[in-house]
This record gives sequence, C-alpha cells and structure tokens, in this order.
Amino acid sequence: MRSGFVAILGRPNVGKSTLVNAMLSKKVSIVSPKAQTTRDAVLGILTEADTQIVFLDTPGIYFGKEKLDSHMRRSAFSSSREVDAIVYLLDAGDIDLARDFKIIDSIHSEAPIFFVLNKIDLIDPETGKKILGQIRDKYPTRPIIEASLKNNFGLKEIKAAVIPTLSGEAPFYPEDWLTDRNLDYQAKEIIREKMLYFLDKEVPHSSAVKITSFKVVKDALSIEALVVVDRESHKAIVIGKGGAMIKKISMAARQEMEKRWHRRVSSLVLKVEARPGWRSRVKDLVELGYGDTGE
Ligand SMILES: Nc1nc2c(ncn2[C@@H]2O[C@H](COP(=O)(O)OP(=O)(O)OP(=O)(O)O)[C@@H](O)[C@H]2O)c(=O)[nH]1
Ligand SMILES: [Mg+2]
Repeated sequence: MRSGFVAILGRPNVGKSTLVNAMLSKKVSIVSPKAQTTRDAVLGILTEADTQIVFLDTPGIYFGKEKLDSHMRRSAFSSSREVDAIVYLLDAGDIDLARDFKIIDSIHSEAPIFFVLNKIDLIDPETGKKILGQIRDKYPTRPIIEASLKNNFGLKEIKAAVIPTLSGEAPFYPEDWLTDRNLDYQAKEIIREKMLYFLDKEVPHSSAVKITSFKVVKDALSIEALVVVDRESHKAIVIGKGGAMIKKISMAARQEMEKRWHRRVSSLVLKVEARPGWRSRVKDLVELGYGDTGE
C-alpha cells in the first residue's frame, strides 16, 4: 500500500474543491461560483486497492486584512508543510501570473509542486499555449497538467503525477472514510454554500454559520443553526421579504444534506443575528470556528 498527503493550493475560485470532489466522485467540500468559498483545510480521502491519497482542500490564497483572512491564509500555507506533494491550480479563464508567482514563491515546502492549468474549457488552444509558455519560462523544470476538472478532464494525469511521491506504506484513515469532517461541520458548510449561491457575495463573505443543535428524531435529523452576519442590513437581506430568502436557503441546504448523507432531514431551522465586526474579533472567531489566526 502506498499512502500520503497531497495539498491543493491556489488563488480563490480556481477549482480546488472541485478537484477534491471529482477525485472522490463525491462531494466533501463545498463549491460555488464566488471566490473565497472554502475557509478551512478539509480532507478528501481517496482509498483504492493499493493506494490511499489524502487530499487537503485549502482556502484560496489572497491577502485580505481581516483576522478571518489570516485564518484562511494560515490554513492554506500550513497545509503545504509535511505533505508528499503540492498541486497548485491556476484558472485559465482568469490568469494573473504575477500574483500566482508571488504565492508560489512564498510556499515553504520540500514537497514537489505540480502545476495544474484548470478550466481550459474556457480558452482557445492558442491562449493555452501562451500561458503554458509563460509558466515554463519562470519554472522550467516543474510539470504542468492541463485540466477541465468540472468535466473530470485531467484527473487521471494528476493522480498519476502524485502517486509516485506518496511516502507512507499504510493507510492513514479507515478505508470507508471520505473526509475528516463531522456532520456538524458539513451541515454548516452546506448552509454557507447555499448562501453563496443565493446572495450577493458581500453578504456570505461576511457571514458565518454555527450549528446550535443537531438531533436524531425518529430516524430523521433535526438541525438548528445560527447565521451570523456583519450588519443589520445584511440580516434583513438574509431573511428576505416575509422570510422568503431564509426559507429558500434552508430548503436548498436540507436537500443537499439529504443527498449527501442519504438521511432524511426533517427540519432545518435557521436564526439570523447581526454582530458588526465579528471577523476581526478573536472571541467571535473562536466561537465560530476560525480561531487559528496565528496571533
Ligand atoms: N468552466 C469551468 N469551471 C470550473 C472548472 N472547475 C471548477 N469550475 C467552477 O469554478 C468555480 C469555483 O470552483 P471551486 O471548486 O469552488 O473553487 P475553489 O478553488 O475551491 O475556490 P475557493 O474555495 O474560493 O478558494 C465553481 O463555479 C466551479 O464550478 C472547470 O474545469 N471549468
Ligand atoms: Mg474551495
């Protein structure tokens, strides 16, 4: 058995969580069209006959000023230590190589880095060649894999590249584990995912979700959660006219939970609270699960 850890790094929105879900053929990490979806390192564990690859999905790297931004940056960079390989994703449809090069040069790790140029479905081959050339000029010896991960294209090549780097000889996790995150964590992430889909980005980006009750009632799950927003005006937006928006978020989240867990969710009650400035207050960050800011 070969086993080991592979960190997935890159700027926000390049498709890191999409990669991990595609590798597992199962959603373990939330995905959205908006940047800064993932906030913590999340494991996606792929166990096959003679290999176990533990992928670390990480928050997109950007240099925001809130303490919440520090938590996300720290989760990403610390994931790159003590792994066997790093997969660094770039979005072919949104190229800004100067920024990527700055991030790549600040990754302090002994592990080999494989570049993946994702979303090649969005560009023509000529543009692709030009981008590949620019990356090769800067890093002549590093392999680059072209991918369209939304369409499962490039998965085999990424797997083939990382497997030889795995240094473990026994599985790190039980065979039937797909992720290290419990149902509470998954529930809060699913609620955040639906907020990212239905609301303009400023609102979900400055919100957090905390599960306040998680019970099994007659074989079905009954969940209560608190949605913390940054402003009173955001509270009104999340609740919507006559409660229409919060109902929409709750229904979509319930459906997603049932699909993911194969269990009935009989109720999902969401309460909304405004806590101006929570993203920079240590007490709130700790309570909401983002306490590791490195300070
Ligand atoms: N066109 C296209 N879109 C893709 C591809 N892969 C991912 N996406 C889309 O890109 C968006 C971002 O994907 P995510 O997987 O959430 O990206 P991420 O890198 O995890 O983002 P953060 O968590 O914010 O850092 C989603 O809308 C995906 O559906 C691809 O190959 N082609
Ligand atoms: Mg993500």
